[in-house]
Amino acid sequence: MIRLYACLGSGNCFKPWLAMHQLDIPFELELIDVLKGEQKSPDYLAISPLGVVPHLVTETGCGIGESNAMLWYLAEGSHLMPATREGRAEALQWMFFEQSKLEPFISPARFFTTILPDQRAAREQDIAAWQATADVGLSRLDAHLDGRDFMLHGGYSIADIATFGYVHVLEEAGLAMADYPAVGQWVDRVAATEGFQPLSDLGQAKSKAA
Ligand SMILES: N[C@@H](CCC(=O)N[C@@H](CS)C(=O)NCC(=O)O)C(=O)O
Repeated sequence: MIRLYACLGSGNCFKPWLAMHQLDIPFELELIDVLKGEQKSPDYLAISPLGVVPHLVTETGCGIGESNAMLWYLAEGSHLMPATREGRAEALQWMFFEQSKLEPFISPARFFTTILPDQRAAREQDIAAWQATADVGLSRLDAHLDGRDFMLHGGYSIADIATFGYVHVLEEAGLAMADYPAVGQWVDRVAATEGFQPLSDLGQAKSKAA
């Protein structure tokens, strides 16, 4: 059975977890406490050389790091993988965009705003810079989603799951969803897709049966 190593509350860990729910793929979940540094323990580094979560181990024992690589692996041959060559390239474009223009800024702003709020005061300047850079990416995303149901014309796909991971919790990073109206409507559409499970449910169960 597939095994997913993840921590609570992480948008990156949420992505493969949600995809496995929506694709009805059974898996076991192992929680890693990154606040305690468990991701740097020798035991975990032997499993995940990148020393971060998420990490996914396939049924044949192959380890996959990077949440968007996991989405690619999980979605192959399914309705979540775009059907055309162009669609797959477009999906990759938005998945790289998510990792370069959104996640690196929304995630730390959220971390020091919501997850470790006692450190917020010391990081005010960093948070403001992360928010300003995230706003540039979110504005581009908002323009892209204006008049579209999902990231790609072909319908709901792994490009949506990748982008949703951190964008749907942007308010926890001190940003305002009202500033990105097309993004807000898309978030509601993604949350209404079949088999959707909220991030708050990650970790409630230690496995998912078929
Ligand atoms: N680009 C990676 C990011 C992985 C990442 O930075 N994970 C965070 C949790 S969301 C982590 O493990 N942080 C602890 C650390 O860097 O030591 C992905 O998409 O999977």
